[in-house]
Amino acid sequence: MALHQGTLQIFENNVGVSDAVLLDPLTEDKFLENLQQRFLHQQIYTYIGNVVVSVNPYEKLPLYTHGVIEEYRSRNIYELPPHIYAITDDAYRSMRDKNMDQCIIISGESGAGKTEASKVIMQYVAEVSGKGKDIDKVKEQLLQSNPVLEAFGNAKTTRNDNSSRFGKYMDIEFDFKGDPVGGVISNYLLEKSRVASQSQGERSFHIFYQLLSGMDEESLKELKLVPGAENYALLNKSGCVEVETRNDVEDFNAVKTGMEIIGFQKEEVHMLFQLLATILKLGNVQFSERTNADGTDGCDVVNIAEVQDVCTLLGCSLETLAGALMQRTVAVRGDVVRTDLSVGDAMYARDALCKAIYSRMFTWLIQKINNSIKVQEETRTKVMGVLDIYGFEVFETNSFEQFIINYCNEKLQQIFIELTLKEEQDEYVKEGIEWIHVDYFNNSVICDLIEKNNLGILALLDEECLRPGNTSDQTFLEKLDERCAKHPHYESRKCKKNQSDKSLPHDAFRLRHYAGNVLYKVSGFLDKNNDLLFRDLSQAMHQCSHPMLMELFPEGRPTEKSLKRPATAGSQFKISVTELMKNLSSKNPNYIRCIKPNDFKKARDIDMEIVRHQVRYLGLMENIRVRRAGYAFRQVYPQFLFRYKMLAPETWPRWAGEAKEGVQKILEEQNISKEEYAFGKTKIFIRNPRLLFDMEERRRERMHSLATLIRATWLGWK
Ligand code: AOV
Ligand code: MG
Repeated sequence: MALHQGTLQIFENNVGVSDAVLLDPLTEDKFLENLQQRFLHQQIYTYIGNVVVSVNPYEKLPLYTHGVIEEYRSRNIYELPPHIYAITDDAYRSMRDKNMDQCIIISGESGAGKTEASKVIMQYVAEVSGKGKDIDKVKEQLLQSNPVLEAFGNAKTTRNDNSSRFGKYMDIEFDFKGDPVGGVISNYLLEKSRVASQSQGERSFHIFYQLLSGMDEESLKELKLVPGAENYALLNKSGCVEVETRNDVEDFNAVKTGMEIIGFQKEEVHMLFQLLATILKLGNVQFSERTNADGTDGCDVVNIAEVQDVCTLLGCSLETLAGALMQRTVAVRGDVVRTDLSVGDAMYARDALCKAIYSRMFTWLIQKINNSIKVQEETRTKVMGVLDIYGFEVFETNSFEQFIINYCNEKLQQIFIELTLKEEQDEYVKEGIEWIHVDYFNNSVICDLIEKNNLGILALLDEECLRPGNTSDQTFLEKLDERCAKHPHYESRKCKKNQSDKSLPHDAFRLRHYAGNVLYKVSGFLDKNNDLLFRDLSQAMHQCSHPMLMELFPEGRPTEKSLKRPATAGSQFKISVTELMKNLSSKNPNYIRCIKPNDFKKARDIDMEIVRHQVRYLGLMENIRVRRAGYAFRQVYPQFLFRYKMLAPETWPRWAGEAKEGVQKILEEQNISKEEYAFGKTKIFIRNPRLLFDMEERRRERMHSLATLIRATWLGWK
C-alpha cells in the first residue's frame, strides 16, 4: 500500500500509536500495551518524539529490504511508520545538508538488539550514499569490519548468543557530498577475563571456535592444533562448545573474507592465528607441585610438549618461556633474584599471559582496521558516530567486568537525560518559546558514587591497588563500607542500614543502579583493576621472533627501565568513558532505545513484566513526560496548514497568505484557549496531544462530509 504524505496519516495505517507522545491517557500501562500491541503485529519500532524504541523481534522480519530503504530515503521522519531508517535518514541528511556532526546512541540491556541496530544503520547509510569505485571500497571495508570485530570481540553469554564483550564507537566520516570516505573505531575495555574462563553455558570469544571448526586440518596442524574445541582447557570447562544459532564454519570464512577486504596481509592473518593457537596451547599447560630443598614451594610444567609447541609458534627458546612460566624475577635490596612460583601463582601467570596476548591482539586488530579505513585529513568534513556498547548486565555472579559495564550504561543514561533535556531546551530557545522546567530523576548521584575523584568507588579501588602493604579484595570492601555506608545507592552487610538483610553476603556490595540493583562480588576486583603481568612474561614475549608479539609487548624491551605502573583498568576506562561522553555531547544526538521482549530469545513472545522493567530503567516514561511537559507536539507551519486547512473557512480550499497566519486562523476557529499552543519562529507548538486528536476527529468528519457532498453532487449530475 502506498503510504501518504502527512504527519498523522501514519497513525491511521498503524496498529496502536506510532508516537507514544500522543498516547492518551499517558500511563505506563497504556504505553506498555501500545508496545505490546504493535510488537504482536510485527511493528517493533515506536517513537517517543524522535527517539526510536525498538523491541527485539527475535526473527527475521521483512523490514530491511532494498525496497523499504527506497521508501524511507529522503522522507520526513513522521511520514512513514517508525523505523531506524527514518532517524538514520534524518541524521544523515542533517549531517549532509546542515553540516551538523551526528551521533546515534544505541542503548538497552544485553540481548536487546543494539548490535543489530548498529548494522541496520550502517546498511542504510551504505545504500543511500553515493556510489563509485573508491566510495564502494570504503563502504565495503566499513561493513566488513563487523564480522571481523564480532568474531574477536563477541561471545555467547547466557543472555545473548552474540553478546558484544567490548564497547564500540564508530565514526563514519563523509566528504562534503555526503559520501563515506572512511572511519575511526574506538573500543572500550574488552572483557578479557573470558579468555581464561567462562560461566557455565557460556563460551569464549567466537573466533576460537571458528578457527577450530572452520580451518582445514592441514593448516591447523601447522598451528600445532587439532580440530575440536573440546580439546582445549580454555574452551571445554563451561559446558558449551556449539551454539545452535551460530555457524562457526561459515562465520570463519566470513572473517577471512572480511580481513582480506579490509586489507590484512596474508602474513598478518597468519600471525593472528598463531597467537590464537598460542593462547589455546598455553591454556593446556599444567603445573605440578615441587618442594625445593630449602622448603619453599615451586612447580614444574607437566606437559612440556605444549610449551615447546608454543615456542615453535612464537620463535622463542624453551628455556626462556618455561622459565618465565615457572619463576619470577624480583629485586631484593638491589639484587636480582629468581624465585619459584607456586602452582597457583604459575597458573595465575599463565592465564594472565593468555589474557594479555588476546586483549593486545584485539587492540592491534582495531588499529589495523583503523589504518585501512583512515581518511585523508582534507577529504573529511562531517561525521556520523554510532555507539554500540555492552548493555546493562545482571548475572548470577557479577564481578569487576559487570561493574565497569554497568558504570558505562549509567553514564549513557546520564548523557541521555542531559541531552534530551538540553535538546528540548535548545529547540525552545531557537523557536523563541519560553522553557518550562521539568523534574526528572537524575542518575548523576550514582555516577558520582562510582567515579568521583578521590571519593568514588573507582578511586577507592585504585587506592587499595596502589597502597603498599597487605591489601586484598576484602580490605577494599572494608574501605567501601567505611566511606560509602551512608550513600543511598550503596548497600553492604556491614552498613548499619543493611545489617538484617540476609540477601547480602559478606563478600559483596550492592549498588542501586538506575536500571536495577546489582550485587557485586568483590573477589578479583583488585587483580582485574591492577591488570599486571609479571615482567618475566612480557620480556619473554618481547624476545620472541614473532614480529607481532614484539610490538604487542613493548614493556618487555630489556632496555625498558621504567617500572612505571601502567594506569589501572578502572581509571583507564573512566578516562575513555569521559572522552566518549565529551565526544557524544559535541554532536547532535539521535537515540535508539532497545528492549528485550523475553528472556528466552523467543519470537512473538512478549513478557510485559520484563518489558516494564526496561521501560522504567530506560526512563522512557520520563522521556515522554519531558516531551509533553512543555509542548508535546510541534510541526512546521506549512505541513500543519496542509493537513488541517479544511477546518477553517478562511484556509479552505486555498490559503494564499503566510503559512503561520493560516495556522493561526485554523486554531482560532477551533475555539481553543491560547495557552494551549505557542507560535515558534518556524513551527507551531501544541501543549496537549488531546487537541490534535480532536482536530483529527474533526478532520475525519469533514473529509467524510466532503466525500458525501461530492458523491451527492455527482449522483445529482447523473
Ligand atoms: P545487544 O547487542 O543489544 O546485546 P544483539 O543486537 O546482539 O543484542 O541482538 C541479540 C540477538 O537478537 C541477535 O543475535 C538476533 O538474533 C536478535 N535480533 C536483534 N535485533 C533483531 C532484529 N532487528 N531483527 C531480528 N533479530 C534481531 V549485548 O551485545 O549482549 O548488550 O553485550
Ligand atoms: Mg551487542
